Amino acid sequence: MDRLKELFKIKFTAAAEEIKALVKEHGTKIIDTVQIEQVYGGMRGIKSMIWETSSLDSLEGIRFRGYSIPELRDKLPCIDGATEPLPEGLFWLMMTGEFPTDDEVRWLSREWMRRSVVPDHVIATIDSMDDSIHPMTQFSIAIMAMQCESLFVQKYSEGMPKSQYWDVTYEDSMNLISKVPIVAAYIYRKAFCNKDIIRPNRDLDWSANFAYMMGYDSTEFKDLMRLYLTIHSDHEGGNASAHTVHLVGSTLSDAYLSLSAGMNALAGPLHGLANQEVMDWIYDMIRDLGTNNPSKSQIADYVRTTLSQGIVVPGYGHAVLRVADPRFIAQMEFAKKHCADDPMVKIVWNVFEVVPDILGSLGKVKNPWPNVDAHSGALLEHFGFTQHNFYTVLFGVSRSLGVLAHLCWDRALNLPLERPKSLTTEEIKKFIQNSSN
Ligand code: CMX
Repeated sequence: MDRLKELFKIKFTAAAEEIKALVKEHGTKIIDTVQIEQVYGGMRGIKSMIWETSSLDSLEGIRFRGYSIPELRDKLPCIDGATEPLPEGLFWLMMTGEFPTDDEVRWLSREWMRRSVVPDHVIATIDSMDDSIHPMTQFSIAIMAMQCESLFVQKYSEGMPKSQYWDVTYEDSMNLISKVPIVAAYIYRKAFCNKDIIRPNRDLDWSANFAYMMGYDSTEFKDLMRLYLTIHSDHEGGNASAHTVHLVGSTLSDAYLSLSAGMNALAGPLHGLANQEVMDWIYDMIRDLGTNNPSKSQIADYVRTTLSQGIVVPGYGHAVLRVADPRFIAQMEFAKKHCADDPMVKIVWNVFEVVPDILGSLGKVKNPWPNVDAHSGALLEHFGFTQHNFYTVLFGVSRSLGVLAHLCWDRALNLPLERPKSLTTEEIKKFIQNSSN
């Protein structure tokens, strides 16, 4: 058994005992009450699932196993010339709650490289898809096509006992994480680079190799990928992509089916597709205003026009956060260091200066501040990565780390089939009537 798997087993065995005792002693205590507006309002704020790898505070932002993004950038191993931490380290932290050593991070890079063989039929499946099919759709289909490799499915059909679910889910997750960058890079090169495929470079870490396979070989871009793939990985369990993986996984669908489902959730414009929408919106603004260098007052007018058309301002707002997203700030800091004079970066910063006041003045937007998607496209464009409809695939590659780490925990803790209770409006009306009598 490898060291990560062994450590994960030690951690979840102890956690499972602790949870069992906690539920036995305190299981009937009321932790929250649900309001009718929450029932109608997309279940906002209802505490109803366990997510061990990260937690989200509306004012502080995301914490991974208790550590904020600035703390992670300080504490996670940043090795072999990288100036940003490797997401391998974050995956280890999410799995075990412990920071890995530099050597453990190197081991994980090598381990994922070792497992990263994509079956021929998956490549043929991607080849068969027309380039007009959105890259996120191709990505999701490619993940589904790999499902025939699931060890969980194989062992389940052989009568595997529940106690072994975690083991094969770990193997499936490690295999999948190793392959998603290969598949994503293949889709990218096929769609945008005349199918001029770049083979993996076995000496590189997970992010650097992904950048390399897409055709971006500069030291700075590799660091951008390390940062990007770290900060997009996990955002507690309630967001649509994480929750989807958790929900689908709760039926004992394997890691492949669960991840593919999560990618379909990520592909929505209110979620991960917002990173594509942000850049498309900025380009529409540039075109409509007839200038590459819009002033703040021109941007403000354009924002008001967008809102008057009943369209949301992409990259702004959040279902939980009530401050500027720390993932936005981390990208802003990267931009200040590497490309402060970039014209697109400057537009993003000017948008940041005008949008919150305008959204705030509407009186209904709960969070007028930028989210993670407001900045990522400008950074990618700075390095010549201009294909906006691929941006959500990058988000998806990163998100695979968090959701698959948690799927391992789901199986290890033997979490049950998820099945919340729905109500009809008739039932709600009866409840209101009875409670007012
Ligand atoms: N522009 C215009 N209106 C917005 C808005 C924005 N950026 N953000 C919220 N609103 C509106 C909502 O549409 C809603 O309007 P109605 O009452 O008329 O339906 C109202 O403000 C209240 O919404 P909220 O409670 O503040 O926000 P929600 O929790 O319902 O939605 C989110 C959150 C992210 C979907 C929303 O802020 C939004 O649509 N943002 C733009 C899309 C975006 O950037 N999504 C990416 C989020 C991060 C990610 O998942 O990647």
